[in-house]
Amino acid sequence: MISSALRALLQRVESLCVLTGAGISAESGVPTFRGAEGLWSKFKPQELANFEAFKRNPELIWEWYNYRKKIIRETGPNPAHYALVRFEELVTDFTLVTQNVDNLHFRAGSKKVLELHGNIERNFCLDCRKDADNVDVSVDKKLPQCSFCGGLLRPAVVWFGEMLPAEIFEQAAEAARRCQLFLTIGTSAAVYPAAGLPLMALQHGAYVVEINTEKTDISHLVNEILSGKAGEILPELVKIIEESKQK
Ligand code: BJW
Ligand code: ZN
Repeated sequence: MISSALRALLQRVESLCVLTGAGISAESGVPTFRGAEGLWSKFKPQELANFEAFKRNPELIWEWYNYRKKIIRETGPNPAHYALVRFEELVTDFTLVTQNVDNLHFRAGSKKVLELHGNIERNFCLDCRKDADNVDVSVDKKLPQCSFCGGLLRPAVVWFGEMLPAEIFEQAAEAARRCQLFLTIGTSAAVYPAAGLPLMALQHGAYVVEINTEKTDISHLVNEILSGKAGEILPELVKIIEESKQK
């Protein structure tokens, strides 16, 4: 149920910031990390998403990423991703921040996406740090090597204990601080510093709305909860903005 306060705000919104998490891609068939259906009920996140695990067993980590890349490449964006493309077209100051590495916002057509945790389609060399994109390995093959120096490649994603790209995070934080409306979509809000963005927006006076199928760690703090699937709720929000522009 969209409140009248949110409806009125959407009709005049000029500054909107959105944070997305794995839940926005769930309707595309990409497994989330946490929860009953989460990828990590099988794979144990803490054991895989860190550099120590990669050093210990790079074959296993590469297998995990290649498995996920296959799922992502075989699917595509869903109505929630496309709704955010419309937001970018309709709202003057729009910022899309994502924790996802799945590239689906770009594939939907979003032009500017602040990727806090990197992108699964990119890799870099541990030795010379050069980029090396679109490399696949499988467990029975050798590990992917840098074509410049022969070093071991790793996925260009941010693991636990690693810094987020500072400039990108700062742009996201600025957008959270200046927006009128902040939407936190399909994220359990359990991983920091990303989960701090809606809180930052609240502190700076934004109206914060959570769109999720379940309660999260920050549900009790937000101004409004839209409970349900992102792919069903976001097109409704787009419609309200579109109708206000036609008047
Ligand atoms: C739907 C839906 C539908 C389903 N519609 N909704 C204590 C306090 C604070 C911080 C820390 C702490 N101890 C350690 C830290 C730091 C740590 C952290 O936050 N840990 C917490 C677990 C406590 N953070 C870090 O280490 C970060 N770096 C950092 O802090 O640097 C500074 C530093 C440096 C050195 C030393 C110490 C600090 C880095 C975090 C990197 C996170 N990386 C990952 C992996 C990325 C690569 C990959 O994809 O493999 O990012 S972890 C994983 O979690 C991934 C995600 O982006 C991230 C967030 O998950 P997300 O998106 O929220 O997904 P889910 O699955 O959790 O939730 C899905 C939601 O969707 C659910 O709520 C569903 O209900 C919902 N849903 N279907 C709408 N249809
Ligand atoms: Zn190299």
